[in-house]
Amino acid sequence: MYHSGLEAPQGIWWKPVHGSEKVWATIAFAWCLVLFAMMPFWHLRGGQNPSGIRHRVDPVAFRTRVTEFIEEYKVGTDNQIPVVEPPPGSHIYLQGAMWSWTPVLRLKQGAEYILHLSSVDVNHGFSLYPLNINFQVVPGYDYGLRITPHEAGEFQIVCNEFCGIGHHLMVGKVVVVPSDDEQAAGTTVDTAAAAVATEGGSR
Ligand SMILES: [Cu+2]
Repeated sequence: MYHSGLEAPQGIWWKPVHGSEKVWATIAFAWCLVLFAMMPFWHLRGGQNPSGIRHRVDPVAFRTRVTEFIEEYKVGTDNQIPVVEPPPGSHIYLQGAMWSWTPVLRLKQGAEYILHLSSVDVNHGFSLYPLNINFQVVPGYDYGLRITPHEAGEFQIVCNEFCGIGHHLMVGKVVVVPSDDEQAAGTTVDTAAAAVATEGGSR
């Protein structure tokens, strides 16, 4: 029988859903729920996406604070990038900019620091190699993290967010100086939010 859009078809004109299709729809829905649950689970369990404190910060103020930080604790240079050795327990600053991470941080094994991380131009990605720690570095926001390096050695910071022509050259460095009293393995980032507020990040 001919139907137009003006008159509804009569009776049951559709085919009922086949049993196997119902099974697949159920499996797909259950899998969606598993994937959804994995997001909060892996955030807490996985460890490579640490949650820090976010504060708004003016990129110019952040750059100024980084410059002050470098002047205060500079101990040398590495490939024209200043190397700083801040005292344990202090606030430390790392600036992402096209296309460098400044400064090189020399930290003490087993000591705690409060790391402030921001970008002064575009989005960058912080990836600590060879450890599996990743997060976005967004201009205008100070990413505060309470960190305790447990393993001595040199670690590379790789930018994992494409940020222009020099992106592949954007490699920074963290040097962890061994302390004789601690022999723990692996560097961890405390996933608890850093308790110390940064007063707008421009402290
Ligand atoms: Cu980058």
